[in-house]
This record gives sequence, structure tokens and C-alpha cells, in this order.
Amino acid sequence: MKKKYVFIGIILLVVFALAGCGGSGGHDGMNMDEGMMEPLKVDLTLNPEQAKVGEKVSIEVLVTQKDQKVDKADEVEIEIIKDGDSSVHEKVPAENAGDGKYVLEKTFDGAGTYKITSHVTYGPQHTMPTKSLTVSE
Ligand SMILES: [Cu+2]
Repeated sequence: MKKKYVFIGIILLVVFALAGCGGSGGHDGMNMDEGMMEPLKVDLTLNPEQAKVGEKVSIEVLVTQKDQKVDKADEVEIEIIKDGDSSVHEKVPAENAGDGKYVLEKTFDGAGTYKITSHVTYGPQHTMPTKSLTVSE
């Protein structure tokens, strides 16, 4: 019985390690003076929410912490994966537009469903909401 739980524990550890999407550079220094205890809030907005092939989509990420805009997040990256097509997979940094907003403009050249995940790192915190986008011909 006990062995089984240890095994499950190991699997959970592996899953968490993968979910943390580590690897890309460490965080140097945790700015304890910036109220890091407050949870990071990330709002991901797609504009428009349904797109056509060749149409520009604005992927906007609003980062706040305790109702305050976070305009110096350490890293905001947008990951785009196409459903059912593993060849379409990219991760691009979003541009800091100020006021807690980070934006990536993207044109999709294939119809389908895309999973859009914004990876936001601020100090020790990492939040990564996902939305799906349907692109039609
Ligand atoms: Cu992430």
C-alpha cells in the first residue's frame, strides 16, 4: 500500500515540475519589498475572440497584484499551440505596453483551434491562464 503512495507522489512531483515550465533563465533576486505575498492576477484577452485567417488578433495580458497594475513583470510570454497539429507551437515574448498591459499581435495563417497561454513571471510567482481561439477560413 505504502509503495503505491510514494509512486503517486513521484508522479505528482514530475507533473508540477513540468507545469512550472522552468528552464528559461532563472529569477535573479526576489524583490521582497514589492509585496510579493499578494497573489498575481493575470487577465488574458483575445481581440477579437474569434478570428479569420489572415486577420490580426491582439493578444492582451493584463497583470495586476492587489488591484495595482504590474508594469514590470519579469517575463510575459505567449505560447501558441494549434490543436491537433504539433508542428504549430511557438512561444513569443509579449511587448510591454505600460499600465500593466502586455500585448502580442498575431496573424494566423491556418484555420483551426489554437490554445493561447500567457506565461507571466513576476518575482517568485508564475501564472499562466489559457484561452482558446477559433480561426476560420
Ligand atoms: Cu508558464
